[in-house]
Amino acid sequence: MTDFRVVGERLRNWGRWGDDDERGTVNLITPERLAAAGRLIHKGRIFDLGIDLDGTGPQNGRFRINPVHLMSETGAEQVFPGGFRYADGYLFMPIQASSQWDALAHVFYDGLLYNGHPADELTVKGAARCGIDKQGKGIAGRGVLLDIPAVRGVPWLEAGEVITPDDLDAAIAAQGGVSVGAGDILLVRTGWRRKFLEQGQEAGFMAGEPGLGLASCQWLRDRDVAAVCADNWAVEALPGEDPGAFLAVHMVLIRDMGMTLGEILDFEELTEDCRADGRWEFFFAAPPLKITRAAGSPINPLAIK
Ligand code: UVW
Repeated sequence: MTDFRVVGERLRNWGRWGDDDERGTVNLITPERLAAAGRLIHKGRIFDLGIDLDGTGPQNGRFRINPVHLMSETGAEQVFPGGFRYADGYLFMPIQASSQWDALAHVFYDGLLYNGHPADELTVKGAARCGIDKQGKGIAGRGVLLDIPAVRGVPWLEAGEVITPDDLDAAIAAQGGVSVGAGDILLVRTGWRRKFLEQGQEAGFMAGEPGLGLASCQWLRDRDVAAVCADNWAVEALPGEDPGAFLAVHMVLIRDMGMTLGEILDFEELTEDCRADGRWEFFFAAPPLKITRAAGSPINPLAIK
C-alpha cells in the first residue's frame, strides 16, 4: 500500500512560488497560457457546468444539505411611488454542497496547510491562510475534458473504481491525442453525475464514488496541471485505496501540491458536444465568490468553445 505521506512529500510544491504563496498550482496559469486559452473560442458556444442551486442537488444530509432558497420579498404588501415592486431572497447552503472549488484551506494534516502554513490559523473566523478569497482573480484557462467511462465502454464507473494514469493516457489516445500540459485545468468525467441524473439519490451519490487514485497525483504533477475538476463529489475514488487514510488524494493534491479542486460539476452536455466535434479542449472559467477566509466557494463554471 502506497503511503500518501510518501507521495505527498515527493510531489510537494512548497516554496515553488515563494514561502508566502497561498495560490498553489493556479500560479501555473501564466498570462501567456491564459491568452492562448482565450484563442480556443471558435464557435461562441457556452457550456454551463454548474448544477442547480436548489433541493434537487445530491446532498443527503450526511455531510451536508442541499441549498435552501427563501424569498424574503415577493412584491406583496409593498407600497412605493409609481407602483414599483421588487423581489429579494436568501440562499442558505453549505459552501461545499454544490458545484464548488475546494480552497487550499479545505484540507490539511499534521498541523500544516499547503506551503507549510500553520493550520491553527484556521479558526471559526475563517482561514487566515489559503482561503478561497486568495483565488479572487478567478480560475480560468485552457480546459481539457477526459471521458473515462467512454474508454472503459461503460456509461459510468462504479463507486470505489480507481482512475489510474493508464486510464488518463487511454482517454487522451481515444480522444485524438488531445494534450494535457502545464497550466491546464483538467476535467475528469467519471459518469457519476450521469448516474445520479438517471437514478437519483437512491444510487447513493454521496455514499461513495469512482475517481482518481494516488498514482494519478504523480501524473498531474508530471504535466504541471493547474487544477482538476470532476463530476463526482470529491474528485477521488471512495472507498479509497488505503482504508487507513480518508481522502488521501485530497491530502496530497490540496495540502502538498497546492491544487484547487473543483467538485460536483456537470459535464454531460459538454461531453456530447466534444464527441460530436472531436474537440476536447476549450476556454474554461470558474471564478469563486470572494467569501473572505472561506474553505471553498460555490461556482458556476463555464466551458466556452
Ligand atoms: C470533504 O468531504 C471533506 O470534502 P469535499 O467537499 O472536498 O469532497
